[in-house]
Amino acid sequence: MTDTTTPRVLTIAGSDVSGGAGIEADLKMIDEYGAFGTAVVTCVVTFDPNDSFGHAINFLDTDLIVQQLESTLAIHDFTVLKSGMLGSVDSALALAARLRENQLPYVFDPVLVCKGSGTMVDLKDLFVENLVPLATVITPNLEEAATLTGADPIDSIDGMVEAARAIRAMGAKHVVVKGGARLAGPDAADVLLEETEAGERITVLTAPKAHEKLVNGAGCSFASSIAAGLATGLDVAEAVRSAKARVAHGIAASLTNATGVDSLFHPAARVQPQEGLFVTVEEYSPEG
Ligand code: PXL
Repeated sequence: MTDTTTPRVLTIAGSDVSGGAGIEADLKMIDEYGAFGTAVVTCVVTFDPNDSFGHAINFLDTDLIVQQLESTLAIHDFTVLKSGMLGSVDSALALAARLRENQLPYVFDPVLVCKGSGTMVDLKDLFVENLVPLATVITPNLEEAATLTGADPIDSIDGMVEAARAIRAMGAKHVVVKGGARLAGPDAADVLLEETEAGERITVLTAPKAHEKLVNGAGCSFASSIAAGLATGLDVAEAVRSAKARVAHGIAASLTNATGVDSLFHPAARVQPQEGLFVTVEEYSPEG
């Protein structure tokens, strides 16, 4: 018999062969929520063992990306779509066209830079014009939020709130600006701006920083957890909180590897949770 109730999540993202980020992260997180996941691969990120494990991003031909998108959308009725690193202008436009057609909830991780590689700022205008307005939830980090809004570097909660409002004004429904470990202080803090009937609700989510090591995969795992949370019936606030908790546990249990940047451990919240690790959610009130 055909199953019609299991939520199905599609991730459109790069493959990270080190296993912490990209579709590797997304599919593992989608599994954690009991949803069914599949992926459209846009690029393959490799690391050169003979050159200090420097990144190389190998993009797939646009035709092949679009062919994957067309086939998987024809095969499944998806509950939620998520995108991460997009291969090219044309594949991003193909995704935007399909999103406009099918109106599916869409979690947009506006990846403009991959740690250690070049900046893909040429996608910025395309993102703002074509994908930001389609996002149910958009999850920029500090650099992405500054690039999308043209703001100065962001280094405070107030600055994150300002950027979140500006991104919402571009058409995204709900916005999470991720301070994560990049914001100074003992806590990893993120700002959630939700659209409500009354207008907006802004909350600040914090969790203690687990350690000072660099960890690969937090952004991808966060966005795909939100997508899977929404697909399995959580509301936006619950999905974001749950995603943050899973990422925090995944960072606390990160795996050391030869690249020098740890790999996030996706099932950690389930299989080796860190005692005393909780996410705090507070209503935002301006500083100073
Ligand atoms: O975090 C950005 C990112 C996105 N997608 C892939 C990546 C990375 C960074 O490593 O490898 C596939």
